Amino acid sequence: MNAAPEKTKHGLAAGLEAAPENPDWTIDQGWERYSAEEHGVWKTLFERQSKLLPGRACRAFVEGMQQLPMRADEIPDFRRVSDVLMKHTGWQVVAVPGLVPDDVFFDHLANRRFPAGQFIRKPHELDYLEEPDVFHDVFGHVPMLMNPALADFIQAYGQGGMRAKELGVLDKLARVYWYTVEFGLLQEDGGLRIYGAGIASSRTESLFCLEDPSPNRIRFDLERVMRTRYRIDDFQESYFVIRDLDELLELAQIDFAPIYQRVGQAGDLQPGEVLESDQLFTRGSGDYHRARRAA
Ligand code: HBI
Ligand code: FE
Repeated sequence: MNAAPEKTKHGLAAGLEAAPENPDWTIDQGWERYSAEEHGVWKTLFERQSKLLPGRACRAFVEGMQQLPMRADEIPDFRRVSDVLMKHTGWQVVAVPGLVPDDVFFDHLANRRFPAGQFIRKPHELDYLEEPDVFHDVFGHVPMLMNPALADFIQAYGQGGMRAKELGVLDKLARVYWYTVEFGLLQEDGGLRIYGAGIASSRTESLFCLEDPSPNRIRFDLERVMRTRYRIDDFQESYFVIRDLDELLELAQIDFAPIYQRVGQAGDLQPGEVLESDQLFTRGSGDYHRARRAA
């Protein structure tokens, strides 16, 4: 099998600079054109995470995964994944070259289409990459899209995204997505579990977020989270914990407009900052990021 011609044109480096053929930035997944090596990268990642996630990922993630046509042997076919997803929560997965502009991203989510990176990381990039690839997007996000609460919440994020951009407060809304959909933890069976896709698709962060003494684990509070900056290049210094996935549904009902105003006046918080008013599950030692800064 040859690499798809789209690969070079919409590859990792091309990203946002490449002009899209379709205004919605979708491309053909070209499933038949993935190489054996590309399926092999999927398999390595899939097997690693499947060993790690039982007992660490929340039940909704594990159950969603079990019901989807996803297995270790091959990169999933978006058509087959979408068939199952559509029956459960009315979502579809569409292929995109990588990051897409905010307005395009929001429009897809508002219409219950999840844009997933078509490409897969290279064998030397297993633990870190800058753009969302098929492993992050499909292994990390799609099992949670089988859950009705999370599915509605992401749609509401898409709907709120354009509004937030017009109001000049997209950075505040994006923090809510970041600390829930991407890096969220929840309470389950007397402990903490992963539901965020950025964690579930990362071997090192799956361990760090639950087991390392360094990060703070803080009860989720909407205004607090909207004020909190985040890191895109390393583990989070703070994780925010929701009670259960239904809490996201409650969030989706709230009118954010007056909250944006209050949050703007209150000012930003640094990623590792802890407040008097925080409800802490763990007060982190901060050792990990302190060592990184010293290096
Ligand atoms: N595009 N493919 C893709 N995936 C994302 O998660 C994504 C994006 N474009 C914009 C974006 N995220 C964020 O900057 C917004 O959530 C604010
Ligand atoms: Fe993501």
